[in-house]
Amino acid sequence: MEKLSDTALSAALDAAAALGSDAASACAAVRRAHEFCAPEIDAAAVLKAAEEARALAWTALHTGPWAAVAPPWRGVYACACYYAALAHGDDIDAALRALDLGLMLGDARFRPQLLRAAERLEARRGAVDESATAAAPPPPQPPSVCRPLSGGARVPRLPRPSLAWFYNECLRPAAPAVLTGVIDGWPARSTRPWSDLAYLKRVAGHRTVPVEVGAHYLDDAFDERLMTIADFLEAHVEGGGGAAGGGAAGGGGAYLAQHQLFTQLPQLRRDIAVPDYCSLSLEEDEEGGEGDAEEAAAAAEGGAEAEAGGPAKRRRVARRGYPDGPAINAWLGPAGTLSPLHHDPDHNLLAQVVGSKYVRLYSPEQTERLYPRTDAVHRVSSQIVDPDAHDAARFPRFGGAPYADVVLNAGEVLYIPPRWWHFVEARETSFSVSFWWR
Ligand SMILES: O=C(O)CCC(=O)C(=O)O
Repeated sequence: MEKLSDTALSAALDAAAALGSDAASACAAVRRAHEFCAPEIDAAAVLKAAEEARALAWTALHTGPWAAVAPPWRGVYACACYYAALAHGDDIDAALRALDLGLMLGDARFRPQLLRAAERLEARRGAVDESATAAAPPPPQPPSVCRPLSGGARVPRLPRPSLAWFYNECLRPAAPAVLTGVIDGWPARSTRPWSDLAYLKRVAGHRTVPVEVGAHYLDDAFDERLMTIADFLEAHVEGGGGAAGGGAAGGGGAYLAQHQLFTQLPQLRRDIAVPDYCSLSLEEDEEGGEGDAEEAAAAAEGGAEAEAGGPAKRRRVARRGYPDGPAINAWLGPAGTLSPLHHDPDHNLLAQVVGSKYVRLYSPEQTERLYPRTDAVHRVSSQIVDPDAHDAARFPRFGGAPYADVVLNAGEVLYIPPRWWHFVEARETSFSVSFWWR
């Protein structure tokens, strides 16, 4: 690992130093860490200074709501994590932990440096055996959380629809659908199977991730903890860990949820691929009119030519709001993890890699019957966490709201249109990947 450039460092620290005396002390500590790296690295001094800055920044990042934290603190935190990692030298796991924290909580502008450093450390850690475990992964068990389909409308299942078809039948009319055959070729479903928890532990077990602890994110006892993937799998996933074992439904679940794991861990990112459907957008419709939208779908269908920048319009299907492609989130947990009824603003393809999930969907037209919460932070969530366990006297309009429900099986992908309300419960150990785009 090399020192950060003087320019990068100044850009981060100059903005932070004016925030007050703690920030000035943190910036001074980062500068000391930077200086102790040359001409010879004094690892003990770098670590001491980096940890001093990290502790001050950590306190600032955890004081008050996240949105109210002055952004320059995140730059200080990223730099402090970088130097802590650098000072850890041969203690590679400790160095990676510092980098993971920097990636999760630090300023995204330092992401390239942190990721490059993590990649080098992973290489030094030595090649991992990426093949599936010699003993075949355990065969799928019957689901331990069996919420039956409850008479909602059917969600159609479409075997690998064409892009034009998806555009016309799903995206444009905002119609949910289960797409089958779309992720069969992912290594995560074949040669590097995520159903093999030993594989996940081998390639990523030592990396630190945020885990939601509690029945669900609206639960009073909800907390977020940082732990390694191996610790998470061993404590909360292996052996069922879920509803039956005090998991989400039992009030004590744990969920690695809505985390951009694949930006952090390229070794898992290569096990999946962004579905082509994510290149389609309605925003072009609004700008270019009907004809253009159809051309866009046809162009996206054009594949290689479009990719090569030919006459096709694929590039015009710009992903405004997600300039680097869709936001890809990981959702990993035991049976019983539960995402309360809520909606999101963008298109969503929820790919079910391991296990199955029960999903209930309500169209945006039903919003008034779903009793959205009124507090600013959770306005996108309903006051009704679980549609099968609501208080009919308190929420009298809810009972009549029409819905669709589906069991999303391993290997299937669910299209959830923007602002559609969804409630999701894992029926067994589950690993899903969501793609959000505009
Ligand atoms: O799988 C889940 O638990 C929730 C997924 C979800 O809410 C989403 O992808 O937007």
